[in-house]
Amino acid sequence: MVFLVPPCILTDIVGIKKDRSSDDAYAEALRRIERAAQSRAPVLNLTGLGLSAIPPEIGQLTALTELYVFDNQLTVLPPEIGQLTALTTLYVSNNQLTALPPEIGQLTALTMLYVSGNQLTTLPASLRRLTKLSALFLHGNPALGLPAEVLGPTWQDVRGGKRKARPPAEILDYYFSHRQAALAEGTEPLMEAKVLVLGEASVGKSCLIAALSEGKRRRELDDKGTSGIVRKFWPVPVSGNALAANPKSRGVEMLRLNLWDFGGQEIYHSAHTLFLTRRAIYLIVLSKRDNDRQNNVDYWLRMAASFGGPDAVTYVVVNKCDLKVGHPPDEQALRRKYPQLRGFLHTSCDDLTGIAQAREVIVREALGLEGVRLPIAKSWLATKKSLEKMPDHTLSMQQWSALCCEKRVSKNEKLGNLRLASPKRGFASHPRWHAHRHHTRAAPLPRSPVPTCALPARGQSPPYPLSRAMNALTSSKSTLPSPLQSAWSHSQAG
Ligand SMILES: Nc1nc2c(ncn2[C@@H]2O[C@H](COP(=O)(O)OP(=O)(O)OP(=O)(O)O)[C@@H](O)[C@H]2O)c(=O)[nH]1
Ligand SMILES: [Mg+2]
Repeated sequence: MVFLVPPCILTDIVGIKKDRSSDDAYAEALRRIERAAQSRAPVLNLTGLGLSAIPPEIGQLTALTELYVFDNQLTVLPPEIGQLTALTTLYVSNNQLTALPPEIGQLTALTMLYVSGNQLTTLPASLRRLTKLSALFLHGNPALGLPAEVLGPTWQDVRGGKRKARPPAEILDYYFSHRQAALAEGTEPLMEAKVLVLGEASVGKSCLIAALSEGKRRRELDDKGTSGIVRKFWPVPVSGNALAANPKSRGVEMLRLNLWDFGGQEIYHSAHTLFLTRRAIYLIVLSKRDNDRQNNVDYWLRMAASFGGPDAVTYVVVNKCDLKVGHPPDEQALRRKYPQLRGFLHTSCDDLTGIAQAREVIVREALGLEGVRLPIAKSWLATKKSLEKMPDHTLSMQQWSALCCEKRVSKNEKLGNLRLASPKRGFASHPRWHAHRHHTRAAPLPRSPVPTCALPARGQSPPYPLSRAMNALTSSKSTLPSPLQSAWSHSQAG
C-alpha cells in the first residue's frame, strides 16, 4: 500500500527539521561562548554552524581578540558585540547581514573587518571611529553601490601577500561622501565599459574598431599602423540587455564603450600591460591569412587570462574572413586550452561581414559586466564626463578643483569622484604614474595628494620598462584622450 503525504505536511516536517538544526546551532554557539568565557580564550570560532543569531552572551568575552562567524545565516549582529573591546579581527563574511550595528564603532582595537558576501544596504557612521582599521572587506554587498576600484583587492588577493588592502578610510570617505551627494541629487547608472582590442601588428584591429563604431570599411581609412595606444569612444544605444533596434524608441539608454586600440608592434607590448584590467572585454584579433604562430595567438590569450583574470570576457576575432585563402584557427583546441574563452567572432572589415553580429555580442557582454550600471550621484557623473571631454592629457590641482566647483562637487567628494575615472572604467592611467612636483603645490585633496602628470616618482624603480611606456604615451599619435590619464593614483595595482 502506498501512503501519499500531503505537501503541506512535508513542508511542516522540513520546517521542524530546519528549526531544530538552527536551535542546535544556537546551543552549540552558546556552549562555545561559555567555554571561551571560562578559559578567557583569545579566539572564538563559530564558523559554518548554520547560525541565524549570535547569542547576546558573546558580550562577556571582553578578552577576545579574534572572532570568526563566517558562513552562517546571520541577518543581524547583536549590539553586545560592541562590548568586545579587545577584538582586533572580526570575520562575518558570507552571512545575510543587511546592516552592521552602530555599536561596532566601540571596537576601537579592530584592525581587520571582513564583511564580504552579505546583503548590506547601509554602513553605520560609527565605522569611521575605527581608526586602527587597516583592512575592510566589503566586496559582494552590491546594494552599498561601491565600485570595485574603491573596494580594492579582495581578501583572497590580499591573503596571498601580492596586493595590499585599500585603506579603509578611503573606502569610507567614498561611501559617505557619495551617499550624501546621491541622497541630495539622485543617481544615474554609470553605463560604461572597457573593450581592449589586442593582437599582432596588421591583423586589422584599428579597422575592426572603425567598422564596429562607425560602420567604416577598411578602404575608407588610412593604412598607417597604430603608435602606442588609441582610445576610441563608442556610444551605443541599448534597450534592456541588448543593442537597441531603434535608438529613438522609448526606454533606450546610452552605453559608453571605450575601445582601446593597442598598437600591435612588439615595442609597445610591455606598455600595454599597464592598461590591461579586469572586468573588461578582451578582443584578441587574428588575421585569417596568418597561422597561429604568426598571429601569436597563445601569447595574446595568455595575456588576457593573466591580466583579465576570471572577470574578463574574452573573444577571439578572426578578421579578414573575406580572404579566400588562410589558416583559420583550430577553435576547439583553443577552447580546450583556454576555458575562459567565450567564443569566436568572424569578421571582415572589407565587406563588413560579421560586424553586426560582433557588435551585438560585445554590447550584450558589456552590459553583463559587473558594475556597468552602478548608480552614481548625478554631479559626480557630470564631472567625470567633463573630464573625458577635456583636450589636455594632464590636469592640475587647480583645474580639478575648478571643475569640481563648477559641477558643485564638494571638497570631500572630489577624491571619490576621481576614483570613478579608473582605468577599469575606461580612462585614466596607471597608479604608478606620479605627480610632477610643479603641480603638487596645489592644495592636496583629502588624505592623499592627487598626482597630475606622467612622471615616475623619484627613486622609484617601476617593474616595467618605463621608457617604453612613456614613449607609447607621449608619442604624437597616441591619443589617450583623458586629461586624467595620469591623474589617477589609487586604482588597483598591476
Ligand atoms: N582583406 C582585408 N584586409 C583588412 C581587413 N582588416 C584590415 N585589413 C587591412 O590590414 C591592414 C592592417 O590593418 P590595421 O587595422 O591597421 O591593423 P592593426 O592591427 O591595427 O595594425 P597595428 O596598428 O600596426 O597593430 C590594412 O592594410 C587594412 O586595410 C579585412 O577584414 N580584410
Ligand atoms: Mg592599428
